[in-house]
Amino acid sequence: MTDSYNIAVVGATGAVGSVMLKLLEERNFPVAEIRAFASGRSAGQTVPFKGGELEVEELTASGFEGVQVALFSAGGARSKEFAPAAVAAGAVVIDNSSAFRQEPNVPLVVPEVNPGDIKWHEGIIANPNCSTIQMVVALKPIYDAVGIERIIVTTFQSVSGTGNKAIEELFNQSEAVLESGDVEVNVYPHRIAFNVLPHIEHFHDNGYTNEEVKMINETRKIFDDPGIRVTATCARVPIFNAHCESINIQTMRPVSVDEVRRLLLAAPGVTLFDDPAANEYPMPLMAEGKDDVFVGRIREDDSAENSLNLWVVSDNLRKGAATNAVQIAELLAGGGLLE
Ligand code: 25A
Ligand code: L14
Repeated sequence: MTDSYNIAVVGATGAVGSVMLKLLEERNFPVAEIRAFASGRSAGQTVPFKGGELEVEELTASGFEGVQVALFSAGGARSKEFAPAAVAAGAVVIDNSSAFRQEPNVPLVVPEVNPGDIKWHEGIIANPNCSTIQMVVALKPIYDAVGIERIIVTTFQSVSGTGNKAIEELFNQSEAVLESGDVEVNVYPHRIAFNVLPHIEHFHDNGYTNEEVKMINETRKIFDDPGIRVTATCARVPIFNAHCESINIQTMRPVSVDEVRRLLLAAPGVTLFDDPAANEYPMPLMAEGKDDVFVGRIREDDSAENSLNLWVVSDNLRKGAATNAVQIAELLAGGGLLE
C-alpha cells in the first residue's frame, strides 16, 4: 500500500473542478502526482496548485494511466464517455455528475451519512446532487434518533451550480440592470438578476423538474429507505454561491426542538447557528467558503403531528460538490481501498 496517490481532476478549469484542486491542497490530501484535465479549449492553460501551476491537458480516454483516483466534474456526457476508461486504467472514479447516481452497482455517498457504502463500489462512486447532500447531512442525526416519515423541501439555489458561465451571467446581467443597459439572457430561460426562477434543469411529464426528482430519488438511495416520502420544489435565486433550503419534516416518533438542537450540536459536518433573538440564522454570505452545513430556524410545526421546520444553508461548490468528493477520496485512502 502506498501512502500518497496519483490523482486526476477532470473539469479542472470549471467552477467545481477548481474548488476540488483547492480542497486537495487545503486538506493536505496525500498527492503523489496530479493531472488537470479539461476540454481542448483549455488545454495548455494552467491552474494553480500548491503554490505552483499545473498545465491543463485535453481529456482523452488514454490519459488515465497510473491514476488511482479520478475526480470528475465536467458534466454527465463527459462522465459517461470517459469514466469507463479511467476505471479500466485502474482508477477509482468519484463522479460529481448525475450520470451514474441511480446505477445499482454505484454507491451514492455522503461521508457523514453512509460512509460504509464506499466498500461495494465497482470502480465508480457517485457524488450526490448539491441540494441533496446538505439536506441529508442536516437530517441524518434526526433520522437515526427518531425516524423520518416525510420531507417537504423548498430550495433557494445559487447560480454557481450551473458553472462559470452562469456566474458570469448573473454578474453581467446585474451590472446591465443597474446601468440601465441591455440585459442578455443566455444560460437560463429567463433573466436571473433580480428575479427568481422556479425551474432547475428540465421538466418531467409529472410537472417536477429534474433537480426535484433527483432530490427525491437520491435521498431514498442515500438513506437506503425507498419508502421515505419526499417532495421538493427547487428555485434558482440571484445569489452567486451557497444554497438555502426550507425543510419540513414529519418524524416517526415525537422529538422536541431542544432534542433536535442537541443532536445537531453533536453531528459531524453540521454547525448549529440558531439564535433568532440575536438575528443569528444561516445565510449564504456566512456559509460561503466553509465546508459545514449550517442549520437554524428550528421550530415546531403545529399544523401536523411530529413535525418540525429547519433552515439549512451550505456552500454548494464545497460540501455540495468538491468537499464531499475529496472526503470520499479520504475515506478510500484511509480505508486502504486504493491500489
Ligand atoms: O452535462 P453538461 O450539459 O455538459 O453540463 C456540464 C455543466 O455543468 C456544470 C459544469 O460547469 C458544466 O458547465 N457541472 C458539472 N458538474 C456539476 C455539478 N456536479 C456541474 N455543476 C454543478 N454540480 P463547470 O464550469 O463547473 O465545469 C465545466 C468543466 O467541464 C469541462 N469540460 C467541458 N466540456 C469538456 C470538459 N472537459 C473535458 N472535455 C470536454 N468535452 C470544462 O472545461 C470545465 O472545466 P472547459 O475547458 O470546457 O472550459 C473551461 C473554460 O472555458 C469556458 N467555456 C465553457 N464553455 C465554453 C467556453 N468557452 C467557449 N465556448 C464554450 N462553449 C468556461 O468559461 C470555462 O472557464
Ligand atoms: O449535480 O445548479 O445534479 O444547475 C445539476 C444542476 C448540480 C447543480 C447536479 C445547477 C446538479 C446544477
